[in-house]
Formats: sequence, structure tokens, C-alpha cells
Amino acid sequence: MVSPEPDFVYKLVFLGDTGVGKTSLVQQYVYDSLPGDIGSTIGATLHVKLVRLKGAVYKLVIWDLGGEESFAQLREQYCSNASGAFFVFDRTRPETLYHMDEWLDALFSAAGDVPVVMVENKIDLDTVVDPREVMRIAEQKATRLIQTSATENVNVDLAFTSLVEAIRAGRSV
Ligand SMILES: Nc1nc2c(ncn2[C@@H]2O[C@H](COP(=O)(O)OP(=O)(O)O)[C@@H](O)[C@H]2O)c(=O)[nH]1
Ligand SMILES: [Mg+2]
Repeated sequence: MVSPEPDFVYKLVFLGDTGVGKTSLVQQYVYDSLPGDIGSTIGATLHVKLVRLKGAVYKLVIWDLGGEESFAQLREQYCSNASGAFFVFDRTRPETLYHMDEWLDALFSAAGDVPVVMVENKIDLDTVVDPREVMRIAEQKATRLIQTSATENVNVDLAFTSLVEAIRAGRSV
């Protein structure tokens, strides 16, 4: 089978603390499976997926982060030329939400003002974050909020589709 030529090539980066589910989301989306015992990645791992959306073919180059400690050195290369980003937090660990500014500062300083989708992961578990607080932060940052479960494959495709569409639409003034 011959792959179609992409109409658009987007670099999508995953941001968020260790353990929030970034690798699980990527694996679920790209390979329809959960990570095996591949261990933690060092630096960044790249994945490619070709998708057709509303008649256009997109080549998505998806960047997944390894250990948190490596991000300080990686941040420029990791974020530069990103077309858009996911900020992922874990609804069972509030501090992962409150680190959003640090992640977005790194993104925006390297990539400029690119679209971000905020991902509230682990919705199969009870939340310990006030949902109104999550909504308030999403509104304040003007990001779309998608609630996912990587392990149960809930809204994973929707998160990717939302980001691709936001990038395609551009940031209208
Ligand atoms: N219950 C639940 N666990 C999840 C979910 N997503 C990831 N996990 C678990 O959270 C842990 C960290 O996930 P991982 O994808 O490695 O996070 P990363 O460090 O952000 O890449 C693993 O034990 C996953 O199985 C989810 O949606 N629900
Ligand atoms: Mg990971």
C-alpha cells in the first residue's frame, strides 16, 4: 500500500510532569496499545502518524518526553518549531496542573504562540482537583480542555483531532 503524500506536516509536542500519562496517550493513539515494559525514554522519542481529516492528509510527528530531569537541557530543541502542544495533567495529582505555567512558558519562548490542548488524563479515576478550578484555568489560558483516559482509550483521538484542527485553523485575531 502506498502512503498518501501529506498536505500538512505538524510537529506536536507533549508537555507535562512525569507520570501524567503522556507516553500512554501517544502509544494509544499511534499504536492502539498501551506501553509494554519498554522502560522510560531518555531524552525524547519521536512517533509518526499519517491521518486523514476532513479530506486533508496530515503527517503528525509526535514528540514524547523522557525523564523530567532532561527537559531543562532539551527544552529548546524539544519545543522549537512545534506546530502545537498538549499539556497533560493527572487529575489525581493537583501539582501536575499547577505546573502548567512552567511548561507553557518553555513552549511559548521556544515556539511562539502556538495552539495548546489541555488534557485532563486518568478520568477513569476519581478526581482530587476541583472541576471548576480546571475550567477556570482552561478559560484563562484560552485552551481547549479534553478529558481522557489513556488506559481505557477515552477521548484520545479527540484530543489529537482537536489540536490538529486548532493548528489548521490558526490563531484567528
Ligand atoms: N488509571 C489510569 N492510569 C493511567 C492513565 N494514563 C496513564 N496511566 C498510568 O500512569 C503511569 C504513567 O504513565 P506514562 O504514560 O508512563 O506517563 P508519562 O511519564 O507522562 O509518560 C503508568 O502506570 C500508566 O499506566 C489513565 O488514563 N488512567
Ligand atoms: Mg513517558
